[in-house]
Amino acid sequence: SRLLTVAAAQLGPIHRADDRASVVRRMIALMEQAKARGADFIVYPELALTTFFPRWYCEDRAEADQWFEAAMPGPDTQPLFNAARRLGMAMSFGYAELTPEGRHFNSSILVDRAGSIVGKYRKVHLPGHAELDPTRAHQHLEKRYFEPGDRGFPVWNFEGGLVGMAICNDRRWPETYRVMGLQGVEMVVLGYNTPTVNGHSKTETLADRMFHHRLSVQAGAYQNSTWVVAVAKAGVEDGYPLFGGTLIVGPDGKIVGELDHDDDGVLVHGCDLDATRFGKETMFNFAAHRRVEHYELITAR
Ligand code: CDT
Repeated sequence: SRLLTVAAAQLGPIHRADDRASVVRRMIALMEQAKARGADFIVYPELALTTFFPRWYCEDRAEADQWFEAAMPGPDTQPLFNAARRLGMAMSFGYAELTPEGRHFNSSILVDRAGSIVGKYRKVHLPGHAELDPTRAHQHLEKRYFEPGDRGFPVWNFEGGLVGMAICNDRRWPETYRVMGLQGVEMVVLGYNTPTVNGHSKTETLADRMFHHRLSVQAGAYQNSTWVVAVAKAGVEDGYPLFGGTLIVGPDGKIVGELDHDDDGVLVHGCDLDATRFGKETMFNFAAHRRVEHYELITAR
């Protein structure tokens, strides 16, 4: 068996006034807990360094650059990389990326135990809207502040396995997992910031939203016979509630562990990457069973 012991490191709320340095201290504390519990690889949420800022409308988009990282690592994140190297811990986390060309992405990275960035993913499925929408209980301005990712869904040789990344809304789309599944992915890591309420629905409950979260992640894992590690930023950020539900799902689609609170905390599980073989060689042996001649519409529109 090829064991990768992973820690899903949920973050509780980050308020607008919280600075990066304080968040990085919380992340390092979680990394130390993860290490003490035997983890080799720690996964943090989407936009882990700041509040979920697409809640906030900036008429001048440049004002939102305060929430973006122009360098990775930068002065505030260097201590996190130092801790990872000191503890020999691989990691993945999400952040708002400002490129040297002035482009904006909702990104995540894979960092190896030596502290080198070996992979970068840029969120493809951006939910929400680009202009202020007074009909909403809360704004979700991802389409204002980010461009869609331009790198697809690669997978990397990482920690002895094939690892890919996704970010939040991506987890609801079967194509996300299938594109990585076609590259043989063995573990998908993803972070999310998901509001507890759907501002457009009068009937959807929190239980419904948790059901859709689990359904999406479990289906993606099962149908591609891969581990999926899904990590929340949770709790109430400046009055805006985000749900928890950090979980790890096995390649048979079953949940192997789940957090039941909305605070900082780690969920640790030893994932056998060889457990992905059974599904990949039987029900989801893509080479034997897929019928691509019938799938054209999926990419044609
Ligand atoms: N961050 C993120 O992608 N959140 C979405 C909620 C979108 S509601 C406009 C999600 O799918 O969880």
